[in-house]
Amino acid sequence: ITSMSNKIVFITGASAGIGEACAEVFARAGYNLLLAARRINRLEELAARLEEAYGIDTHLLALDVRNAEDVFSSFSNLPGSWQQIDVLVNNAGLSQGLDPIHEGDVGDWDRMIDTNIKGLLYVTRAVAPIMAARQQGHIINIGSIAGKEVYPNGNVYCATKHAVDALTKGMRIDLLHQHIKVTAIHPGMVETEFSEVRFKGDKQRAAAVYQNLEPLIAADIAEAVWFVASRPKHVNINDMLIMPTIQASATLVVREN
Ligand code: NDP
Ligand code: 8X3
Repeated sequence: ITSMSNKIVFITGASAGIGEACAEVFARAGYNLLLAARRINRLEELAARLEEAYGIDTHLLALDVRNAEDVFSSFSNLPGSWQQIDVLVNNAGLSQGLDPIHEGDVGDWDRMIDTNIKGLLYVTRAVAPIMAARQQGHIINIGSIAGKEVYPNGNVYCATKHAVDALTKGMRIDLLHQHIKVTAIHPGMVETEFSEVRFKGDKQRAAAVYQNLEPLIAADIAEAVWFVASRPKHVNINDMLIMPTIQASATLVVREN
C-alpha cells in the first residue's frame, strides 16, 4: 500500500464491522479519517489506536445518518479542511428482523429504509456538492448480495439494497460530469455485528448464522474498498460482488467447508 498523506476518507458506520476495517486500511495507506457512527466511544477508541499506529489525523462525528438535519449540520459545521472529502464510503446500514412480509414489523421496515436508503442519500447530498466544486472524489456505496438477489424473509432489507444498487447507477450518471467516481461493492455473508443487530442482540441466533461455515471477514471487504479507491484516475470499478467461497447465492446454498 502506498502512502497518500493529506487525503481524507469519510466512512459512515465506522464503529464496527466493515466500516471499522475500512478505517484501518485507509489509515495504513496514510489517509486522514473522518469517521461517523452513533457509538462515539467506539470511534474514539478506534481513532486513538489508528492515530498512534499510523500517525494520521482523525475527526469524529457522533451521528445518526437517519437524521437529515444532523447530517447536514454536522457536515457543514466541520472545519473547512475536513469537508474536502476524497473518498466517501457509504457503509452505515443494518438489517432488522427476518420475517415474512405479512408478519413484518413496521418499525423494522422504517429503520432499514431510513438508514440504508435515506441515510445514504443524506450523507451523499451533504458531501457530493463539495466534491463537485473540486471536480474530484469517489463515492463507494456498500450494497449487498441482497441488492442483487432476494432471499426468503429478506424482503425489505433486500429492497433497500436493491435501492442502493439503483442509486449507485444513478449517482454515477449524474456525477459523471463532476468528475466523481461512483462504485458499489456488494458483499455476501460477512461475520460482523450484522446478524446480532438483525436479531436484536440475540447472540446465539446470530452465531448460528455462521456456524460450520467460513464467511467473509470485514477485512476482506475493506481490502476491496481500498483496491477500488486506489485505481488510477482513468479507471473506475463500477460494481463488485464478493462472496465467501462457500456461498453460491443469497439463499444460502452452501456447503460445509
Ligand atoms: P455492523 O453491524 O458490524 O456495523 C454496522 C455499522 O453501521 C456500525 O458501525 C453502526 O454504528 C453503523 N450504523 C448503523 N445504523 C446507523 C445509523 N443510523 N447512523 C450511523 N451509523 C449507523 O455490520 P456490517 O459491518 O456488516 O455492515 C456494514 C454495511 O455492510 C451495512 O450497510 C450492511 O448492510 C452491509 N453488508 C453487510 C453484510 C454482512 O453479511 N455483514 C453483507 C452485505 C452487506 P452505530 O451502531 O455505532 O451507529
Ligand atoms: C447482508 C448479507 O445475505 O444477509 O447484506 O443479505 S445477507
